[in-house]
Amino acid sequence: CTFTFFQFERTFIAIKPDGVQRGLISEIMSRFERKGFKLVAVKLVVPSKDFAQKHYHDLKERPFFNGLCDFLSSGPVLAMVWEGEGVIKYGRKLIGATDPQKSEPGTIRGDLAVVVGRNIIHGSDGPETAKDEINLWFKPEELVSYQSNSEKWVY
Ligand code: RTP
Repeated sequence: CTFTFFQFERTFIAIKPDGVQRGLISEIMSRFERKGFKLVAVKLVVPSKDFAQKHYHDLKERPFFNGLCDFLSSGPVLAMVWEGEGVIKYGRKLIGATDPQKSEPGTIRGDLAVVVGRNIIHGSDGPETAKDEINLWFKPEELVSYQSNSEKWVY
């Protein structure tokens, strides 16, 4: 059987300092992995406040912007890029609603978080944001293109 290499879409996912401190890295990564999505980049970083402001630039008029940027830069963040068919939209579904009180059980925030200011994870909300966020957090050479053995059983 022939399997032609085709690159699916990619999204930027970050486990915020609360998720890292609570020991939820493997729990969260395994949900993306078991679904059938493919990890193509990962690193643990403490973003500067300036970097956090760049990441959240769309929210700069919001009252919580400063506190949010302080929080994102307060400790290690696990930055990741995941690849797969529909991963941008479905990644948001795995994550759940912004406010964990409104996230369905079964979602990451629904199962693992309680308040909006400590909602443990970030995921790009569309193709443009995904592209911008991947470019902000990763250099091109940090993204690994490879064919995983399981792919022909996922697609
Ligand atoms: P994210 O960007 O982190 O994936 O979250 P989101 O798209 O679900 O939500 P967004 O509206 O972009 O907000 C970004 C993050 O800001 C914090 N937030 N705090 N009322 C508040 O205090 C408030 N509202 C939002 C959350 O951490 C949210 O994830």
